[in-house]
Amino acid sequence: MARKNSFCHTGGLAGLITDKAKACGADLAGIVNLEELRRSPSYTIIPRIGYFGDGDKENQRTIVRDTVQWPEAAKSAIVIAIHHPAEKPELDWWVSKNGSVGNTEGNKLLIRAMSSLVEWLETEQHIDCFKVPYNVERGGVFMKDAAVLGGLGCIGKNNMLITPEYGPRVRLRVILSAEDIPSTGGLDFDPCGDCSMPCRKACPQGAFSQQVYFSDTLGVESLPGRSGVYDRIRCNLQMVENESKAELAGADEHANGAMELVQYCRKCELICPVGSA
Ligand code: B12
Ligand code: SF4
Ligand code: SF4
Repeated sequence: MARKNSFCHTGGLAGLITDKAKACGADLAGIVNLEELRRSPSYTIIPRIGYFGDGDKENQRTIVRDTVQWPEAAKSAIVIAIHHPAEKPELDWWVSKNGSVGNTEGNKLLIRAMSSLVEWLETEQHIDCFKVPYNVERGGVFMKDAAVLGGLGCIGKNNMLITPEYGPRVRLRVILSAEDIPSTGGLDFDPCGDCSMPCRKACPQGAFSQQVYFSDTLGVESLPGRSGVYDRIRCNLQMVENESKAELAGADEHANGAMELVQYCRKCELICPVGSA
């Protein structure tokens, strides 16, 4: 579908879209051009370290695969964030029922905000949108890279997106659009320089205890955890432990079986002082 809106100045369009995203319920929003996103650190290193979701967990640092292609007509990605404050832990709880995992309350907010934005983009701005899966190995987007390049924040020493407004306590969602819009990034923000790094000390699995990735083998300076110290395999051990300790949340309203709550680790996130009220 050709775009029929009246904008010829893409900076104006970017502002219009990010304002609309916030009016739809997002706390933060930005845009990244896909040409720039394709060159970002995660896309550069992933063919060398393998997708996290690749089957053979033992070889996650060595599997080599091509990165996923997006629809040819997609030119930019819109990234939105929802604040997950420490005082509302339930936004982050995963509810599973009869073995199948549902959604978090925070994800539902993200989905609602993005659906309203997409409806507006397609019906009022006549801009085609393309949904992408959450998992990157199935065609999704590395959302932290998208958020940094879209101007939402920077990658902190806890390996998470840190925003000036909410620190790392945000969750992200991305949609692709057919509009060729320049990235809205360029934020001059790095709160980690003088910080004593409580985030790294808080990790129950010691996931920041040694360097596991190196620039000379991966070809980028921006490594996981910034200096190559974030170990996704150790971190995931904690996620597996969290799943095994899922709490019974009671029977669902139709008595179709018990529901369980999974509360994944957020220690390196919640201890970060940035953006705490
Ligand atoms: C797979 C996955 C996991 C796996 C593997 C994590 C990993 N990093 O490899 C596991 C299960 C272990 C995991 C854990 C967690 N995850 Co997770 N995860 C994902 C997922 C699906 C893909 C991430 C991925 O594979 N990245 C690729 C690897 C190579 O990237 P990386 O290690 O982060 O390192 C890159 C960046 O740091 C970046 N980078 C570094 N410096 C710079 C500088 C610039 C300029 C740029 C552009 C990039 C950049 O480049 C690095 C590569 O060198 C994303 C959703 C998505 N579709 O993006 C969520 C996501 C990243 N996870 C999220 C969260 C919240 C968590 C947890 C807190 C668990 C929880 N309670 O939900 C922990 C946090 C761990 C940590 N400290 O990073 C959020 C992050 C929000 C935020 N504020 O950053 C995301 C975006 C999901 C969401 N819906 O919002 N996760
Ligand atoms: S705790 Fe300090 S070093 Fe860690 S992410 Fe936050 S600001 Fe950066
Ligand atoms: S999410 Fe938990 S296990 Fe993973 S790096 Fe952060 S503190 Fe460590």
